[in-house]
Amino acid sequence: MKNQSATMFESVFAEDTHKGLTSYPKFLHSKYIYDKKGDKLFQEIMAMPEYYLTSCEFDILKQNKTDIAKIFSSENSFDLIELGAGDGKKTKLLLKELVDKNYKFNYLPVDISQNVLDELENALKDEIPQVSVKTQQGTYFETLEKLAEYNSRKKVILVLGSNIGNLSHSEAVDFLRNIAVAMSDDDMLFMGFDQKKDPQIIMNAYNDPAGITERFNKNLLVRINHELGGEFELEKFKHWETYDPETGTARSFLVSKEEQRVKIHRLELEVKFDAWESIHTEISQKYDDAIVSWLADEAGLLVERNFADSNNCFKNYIFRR
Ligand code: AVJ
Repeated sequence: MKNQSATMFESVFAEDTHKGLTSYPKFLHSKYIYDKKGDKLFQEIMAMPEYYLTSCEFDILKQNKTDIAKIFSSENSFDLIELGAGDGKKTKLLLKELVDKNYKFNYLPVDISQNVLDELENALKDEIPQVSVKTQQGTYFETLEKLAEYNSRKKVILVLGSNIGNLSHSEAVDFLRNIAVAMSDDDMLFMGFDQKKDPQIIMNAYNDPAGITERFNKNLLVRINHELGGEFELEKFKHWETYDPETGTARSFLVSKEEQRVKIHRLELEVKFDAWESIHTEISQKYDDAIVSWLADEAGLLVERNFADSNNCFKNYIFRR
C-alpha cells in the first residue's frame, strides 16, 4: 500500500514549485532550469563573450595542465571521477595531457542523465580513444559512496565550472562534507570557484544583451507551463540580476511587470502576483581565498594549493582530507 504520509504531489518538481510559489517572498530552484532545453541554453551561455567563467577556467587548465596532471598522477592507476561532466570540453584538455604523459587512470564521469554520459563516451572514443571511460549513472553521492566502498584505487574528484556557486554557504559545506567522507588520505578534490571581481563584469555575465540568460532563467516558467499545466506569459516577467560585492552573491529574479493571476492546473493552484513582485530563481556565489578556506575547514578539508588565471578571475583549488 502507498504510504499515506507521502506527498500529494505527482513529483518533487511539482512539490517544490508549489512550495516556492506559495511562499513569501516567492522562489524557484535553479536546478529545475536544466531540462533538455535548459541544458542547451546553458551551452549557449558558456559560448557568450560575457560569460567569462568558461574561458578563464579553460585558460587555467591549459596553462597548468602539466603541473595538474603531475599532481593527479600516482604510481598505481587512479580513478578520475568527474561530478557534473557536461560536454567535457575542459576535461578533455586534462585527459589529453594525462594520456600524452602515459599516466594510468580510469575516467569516471558521473551524471544523472545516461544520455549525457553516452554522448560524452562516444565523443571520447572518437577524440581520445586511449582513455578508459567508465560512465557512472546516478546522483553524485550515491556514486561517490559506491566508489568509496568498493575500490581502493586512489581517487581524484573533479568538479569544474563553479557549479558549487548555486549553493548557499551552508549547502556548500554539506556538499563538500559529503565529498570529504568519500575521500581517503591519498585522494584529492579539484574544484573550480569563480572569484570576486569588478561587479560590472559579473553583472554583464548574468545579464547579456542578447537575452540568452533571460531565456535560461525563464525556462523555469516554460517547464512549469509544459509539465505542470502552467499559464505563465513569459513577456509579463522581467529578468533581473543583482550582485552584492560584500557577500559576493549574484542573484537572479523574475519580476512580475503587472498585477496578475497565473493558473497552474496540475497543482490546482492560482498564483497571485502584485505588480513588481519578484520570484527569486538562482544564486551564483563568488568567492575569495578566505571564503574557500573557511568552507573547506567547515567540511573537514584542507586547501593544498590553487591555480589562477593571470587576472585572478577564476581559481581551481586542490583539497585534501
Ligand atoms: C552552472 C552554476 C556555474 O551560476 O554561473 C549561468 C549557471 N546561471 N548563467 C553560474 C548560470 C546563469 C552557472 N553555473
